[in-house]
Amino acid sequence: MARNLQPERLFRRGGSLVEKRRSVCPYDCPDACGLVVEVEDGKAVKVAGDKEHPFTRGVLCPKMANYEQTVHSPDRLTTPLQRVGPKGSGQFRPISWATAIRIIADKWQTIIREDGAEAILPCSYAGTMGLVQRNAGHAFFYKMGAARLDRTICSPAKGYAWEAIMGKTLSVHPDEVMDSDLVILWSSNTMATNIHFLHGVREAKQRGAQVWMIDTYENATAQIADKVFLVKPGSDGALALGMMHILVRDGLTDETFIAEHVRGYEELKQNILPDYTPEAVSALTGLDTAAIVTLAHAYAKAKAPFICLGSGLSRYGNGSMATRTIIALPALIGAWAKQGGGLLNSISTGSAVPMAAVTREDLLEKPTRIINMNQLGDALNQIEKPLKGIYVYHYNPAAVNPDQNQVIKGLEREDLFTVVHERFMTDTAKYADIVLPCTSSLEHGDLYRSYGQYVVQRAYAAIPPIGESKSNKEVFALLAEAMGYDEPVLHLTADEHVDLLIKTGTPWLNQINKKKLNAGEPVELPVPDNHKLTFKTPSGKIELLNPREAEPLPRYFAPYGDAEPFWLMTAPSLYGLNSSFSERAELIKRRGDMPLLMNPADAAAKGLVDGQKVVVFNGRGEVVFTLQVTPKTPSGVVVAEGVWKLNQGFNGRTVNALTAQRLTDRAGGSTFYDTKVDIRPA
Ligand SMILES: Nc1nc2c(c(=O)[nH]1)N[C@H]1C(S)=C(S)[C@@H](COP(=O)(O)OP(=O)(O)OC[C@H]3O[C@@H](n4cnc5c(=O)[nH]c(N)nc54)[C@H](O)[C@@H]3O)O[C@H]1N2
Ligand SMILES: Nc1nc2c(c(=O)[nH]1)N[C@H]1C(S)=C(S)[C@@H](COP(=O)(O)OP(=O)(O)OC[C@H]3O[C@@H](n4cnc5c(=O)[nH]c(N)nc54)[C@H](O)[C@@H]3O)O[C@H]1N2
Ligand code: SF4
Ligand SMILES: [Mo]
Repeated sequence: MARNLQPERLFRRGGSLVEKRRSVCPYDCPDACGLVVEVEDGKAVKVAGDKEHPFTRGVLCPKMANYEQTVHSPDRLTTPLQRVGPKGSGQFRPISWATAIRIIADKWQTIIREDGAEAILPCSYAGTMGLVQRNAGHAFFYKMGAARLDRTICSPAKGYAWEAIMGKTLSVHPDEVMDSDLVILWSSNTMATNIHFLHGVREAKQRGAQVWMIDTYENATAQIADKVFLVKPGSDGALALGMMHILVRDGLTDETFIAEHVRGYEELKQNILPDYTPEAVSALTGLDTAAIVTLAHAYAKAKAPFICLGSGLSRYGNGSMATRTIIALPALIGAWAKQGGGLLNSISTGSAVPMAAVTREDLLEKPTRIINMNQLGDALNQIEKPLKGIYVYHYNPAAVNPDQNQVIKGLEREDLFTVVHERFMTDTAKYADIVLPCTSSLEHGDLYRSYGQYVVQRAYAAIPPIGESKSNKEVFALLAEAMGYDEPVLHLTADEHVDLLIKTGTPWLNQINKKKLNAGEPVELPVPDNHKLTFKTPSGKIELLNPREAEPLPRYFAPYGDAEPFWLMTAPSLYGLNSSFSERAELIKRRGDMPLLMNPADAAAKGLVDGQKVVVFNGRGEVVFTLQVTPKTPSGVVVAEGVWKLNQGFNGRTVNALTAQRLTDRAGGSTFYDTKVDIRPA
């Protein structure tokens, strides 16, 4: 078993000794909760929140409250498997690790000899956010000279937009929201996706703050909002410009702040804003003019307005420009200068860790082809220089990727050699030639940082591996040996690799107490005092005008849309995390019978009733849902929360059979929400 150096707390329960070990939630969630795991006889018997974690403070979400049931689920994969039935049938026979590694290495050597290494594509995303395990394959596939995956399925358009205006400026500390008097949750289903941020929001509320939200439907977060503004999908850029129009028109801008800290205000004011009158913006967004004026006035008059910007609105054809426009807003009223004011985007703690020592791009001899993961469907089906092998780890493309029918068509190809390293028999694993069993986060070591707060934390294995499962890092060491790759980095254990990262450090990481870090305690990176007014852009100012961009100023343009009449919101579920947690029956039950939310007037117009099965369709596919008629979604918008397993779907397809491979305006991001559908009775 891997090392465990953390201070262990021991106590007796009944006849047995229980150890408490610290760990970190590994899922793709901004909170990155600190965990305390009770271990009895090598089994995790209870998982609780770590009260000493400065941001998550001992509270867990409903998904992780019983993580031990995921870890010890009877559905965990325990041995390597070889396919014996047709692809997708899920028919396999157990094989040994030695056999599995030999089959993979032999096949890869053949592909490399016959088609070149670029016929092999590593496919990974965010099943685990631990820095070493998540990126364990990078060095290996660079060494191989394989094709490269552009990992853009989440929200790169939003990150791009932040940089276009704010450069490398740090985001606001999430706890600063406590000092705000107007919190705007903009396209963020905070109640599902970022619950620990709500701690600060609730505190602000108790001190008298107003909490408003801007979304496309009344999601779970509406419960805590004082006002809900529902906009037409993909129209937020226009709303932000409309608010700016009013700020200028009504003399509500902060001219002193602008003069000192903002570049391009005059150009924006002269060239762009005049078009965005309340009437024009009302037509684009669906909000009435009074609501737009209310938003603008309240925003300008608040002492410390705080925007929390989620990722939903960035997943459209205009997503990067729309987020860029919203990120411009605080500059006009000087919100950055106010304690409790500003805008919370993703938190970029990436520079705290020497990631180049993990990813080791220097091992790539010459640039190889790059495949955008959102277009995996097309890539798997392309005829010229076809992919011959894919290695999928901590990623479930058959369920989470847009254009599911194309992805599955590609996975069905008999001439595609597919290896999947997984904890569970996922939809993707069912199409594999070889399945390898993976450890859960409690069974391997790693180093974690967060994209929603500033804590870094090291975790050691808390229990031995389940069955014969091995971590990402261990499997790549075995594969490297079989392929004859002897670079030392490929043969480090996860714990050794974390040691190296911490020892190497960065100027930022070196400011924290490494003893505590190595002991597994949560340690917060210090945020420089004046960081909100230290604009790390080429001009040192907030760049409303960015001359390096083809569109130097924020402006509005329309999303893609499709010809069908209803926008489909592919929103997150409270009881799942993308396709993860589908092994937990009680969580699946709470999600209902694969519902599609629809407004009563729309249902009536279509002659549809609550509870009936409906076919949702467009040019890409058809998916059957159970109709749930609710006023929580406005007319013209339908909502499918969460990602489901194919066999939980009524026709073997789930929501992503409807979404498209089209990309965002910048950074090649996904456009899940930029989807339109029609509906008929099943
Ligand atoms: N419980 C749970 N937590 C999660 C996840 C999960 O699946 N479940 N996923 C994790 C991951 S990978 C991520 S990236 C984050 C995402 O966390 P969020 O940023 O909160 O989630 P998004 O999917 O980006 O969508 C947020 C909201 O945007 C709304 N929206 C869609 N289109 C528009 C629009 O045009 N305008 C406006 N104003 N709103 C719009 C959606 O309806 C949704 O309510 O959450 C993480 N946490
Ligand atoms: N319809 C719809 N589609 C979506 C979204 C949505 O909200 N709606 N969200 C999108 C977003 S924002 C994202 S980020 C993507 C996320 O897509 P993915 O990154 O694929 O995330 P998950 O669905 O959680 O699947 C991760 C898989 O990794 C496995 N795993 C966990 N830990 C490990 C490990 O240590 N090693 C290995 N080898 N495997 C491991 C888990 O068992 C799980 O099957 O989905 C996108 N797709
Ligand atoms: S999924 Fe998010 S909120 Fe839930 S325990 Fe993990 S980090 Fe915390
Ligand atoms: Mo994501």
